[in-house]
Amino acid sequence: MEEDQVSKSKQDEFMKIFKYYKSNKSKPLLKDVISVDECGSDKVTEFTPATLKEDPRIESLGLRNPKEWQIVTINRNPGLLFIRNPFTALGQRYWIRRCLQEYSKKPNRLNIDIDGYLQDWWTECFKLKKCDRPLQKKLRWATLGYHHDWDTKIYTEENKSPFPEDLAELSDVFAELLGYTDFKAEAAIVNYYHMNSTLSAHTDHSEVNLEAPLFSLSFGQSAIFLIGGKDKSVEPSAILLNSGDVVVMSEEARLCYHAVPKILPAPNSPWDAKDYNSIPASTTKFKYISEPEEIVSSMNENADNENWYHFRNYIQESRINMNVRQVLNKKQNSL
Ligand SMILES: O=C(O)CCC(=O)C(=O)O
Repeated sequence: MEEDQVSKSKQDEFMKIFKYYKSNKSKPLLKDVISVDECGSDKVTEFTPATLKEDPRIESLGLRNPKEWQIVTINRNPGLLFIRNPFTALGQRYWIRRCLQEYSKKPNRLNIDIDGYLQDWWTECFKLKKCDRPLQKKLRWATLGYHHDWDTKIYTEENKSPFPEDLAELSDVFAELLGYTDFKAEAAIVNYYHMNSTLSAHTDHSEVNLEAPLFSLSFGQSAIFLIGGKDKSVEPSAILLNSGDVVVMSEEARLCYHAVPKILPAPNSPWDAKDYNSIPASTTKFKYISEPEEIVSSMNENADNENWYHFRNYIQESRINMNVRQVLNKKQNSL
C-alpha cells in the first residue's frame, strides 16, 4: 500500500468500527463490546472517589445511595468514567418523563421547529386522543440552556433560555460526588433515538470551558457507544450503555471522538423495577431547585402506573440521552 493510502486507512479506524456496528446486513458480533457488569479488570477498573458520600438531595432526584453505586474507569480511555445505573425505578420514570413532557416544550429548541412552531410537542402528540406516532417519531433532539447551534457550532447569549433547575441540581450532585468542583450545568442536548437511529462520529468542542466534564445520561433502550481519540485514527472502544447509565467525559476523554452506531433492545425494563414507591416530602436545601415540594410530587406522580402508561409505550421502543455541559469558564458570567 502507498504511504498516503496507509495513512488514510489509519484515519478511518473510527469509521471502520462505526460501520461494523451499524451494519444491519451482517449482524455485528458483540463480543468486544464492554459490558461493565460482565467484563474484568483487563477492561475496567473499579473507582471510588474520595468525595463520594451521602447527599441529602439524592432521594428527591431519584438516585440510589451513592455507597451502592458501581463506578468504573475504562482502561483504554483515560478520563472516561462510567456509573452503572445509579437511579431508582421512580427516578428513571421521572427523568424519562421530563425529557418527553417538559424539556420538549418552548422555549427549548427542537429539530422539528423547522416544520412549524409547536409550543408543546408531547401534548400535540395526543391531541386526537390516539397517539400520533409519526409526530412522536419526528422529535430527534431538544436543546436546553445555551442552545447548541448545529451549523455555526457557536453558543451566543442571544440564543439561550433558562436551564432546567432539576437537571442543574442532578448534574451538581454528580459533579460534587465525583469530585469535580465548581461544575455548573449551562447547556444540554437531549437526543431521542428510535431503534434504527445512529449518531455519527463527532467531538464536543463548542464550549468555552473544555476543562469541565460532560455528563451523559441514558434511558430506555440500550446503545453501543464508541469512544476513540482526538482524531479518527484511534480505534474506538465500544461500550454498552443501558438505561440509567451515566458516562462522564473528562480530562483526556473530554475532546475525544465518540458516536452511537447502534441501538439495541434493552435487556430489561429498570423503569418498572420493584422500587418505584413514592418518596417522602423533603425539607432538603437545594442549590438550584426553588420549589422542593414540586419535584417530590412530580416524582411521586410516576408511581401511578396508569399515569405512566404513555411514557412506557414510548420508551419501550426508544432511547433518550441527555448530555449536560458547562459552557463558561469559572467566574465568567456571560459570553
Ligand atoms: O447518545 C449518546 O450516548 C451520545 C450523545 C452525544 O454524543 C451528543 O449528543 O453529543
